[in-house]
Amino acid sequence: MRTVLFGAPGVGKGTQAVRLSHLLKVPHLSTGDMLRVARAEGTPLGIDAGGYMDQGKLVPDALVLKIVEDRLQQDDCRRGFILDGFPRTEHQAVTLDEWLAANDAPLDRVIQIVVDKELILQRLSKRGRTDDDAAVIARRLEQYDQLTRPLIHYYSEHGIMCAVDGVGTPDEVFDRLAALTC
Ligand code: B4P
Repeated sequence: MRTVLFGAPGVGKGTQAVRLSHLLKVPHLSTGDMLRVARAEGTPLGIDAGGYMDQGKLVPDALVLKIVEDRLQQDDCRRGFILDGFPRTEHQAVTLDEWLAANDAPLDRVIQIVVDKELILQRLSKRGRTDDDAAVIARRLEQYDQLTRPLIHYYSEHGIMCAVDGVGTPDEVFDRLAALTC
């Protein structure tokens, strides 16, 4: 199964993607994690990306597409995957569709996790990652509204969009996701 977990920063994509990956026995591909690893390793891509992440901006498409393309070509993705935090722009979404169409293996579903902004702010302020500072969170939410939210329309038109309520304990949200995916 090829699944995208979609939603604003802090809705629980990363939290739930790890669990779903165990349930469905497919790899969890988080672009946020990949970028943080590249940064920690001090690669040119990681250093470049880090500057954007610290400001709450999306990392340029060319950098993100490069790491995702490399990862999708690995053998463990043949049986499917859970994409977490990708795609985040229309260009990323269209490029992903082109790659998958070339292998005759299109996305099966895009699941939006829905949480209101007030709760997102509470969750992220508790997490304490370097990009969880209040001003940076505000910029990340703004970038989501401008660049990522329009993908709901894109995937709805493709007939593969659905949504789950992300309010509740991680176990409660996971049960809702599992009911949709199994
Ligand atoms: P990400 O790493 O994807 O950051 P995120 O959206 O905040 O993560 P996520 O939404 O998965 O966190 P979660 O809710 O699980 O991206 C970081 C940055 O990388 C971006 O700002 C951007 O600069 C760059 N980037 C990544 N992908 C990119 C792309 N495709 N294109 C361009 N740039 C890209 O967790 C949030 C908190 O909530 C946690 O503390 C968690 O414990 C808590 N939580 C989760 N579920 C909960 C629940 N049910 N109840 C209570 N707390 C909960």
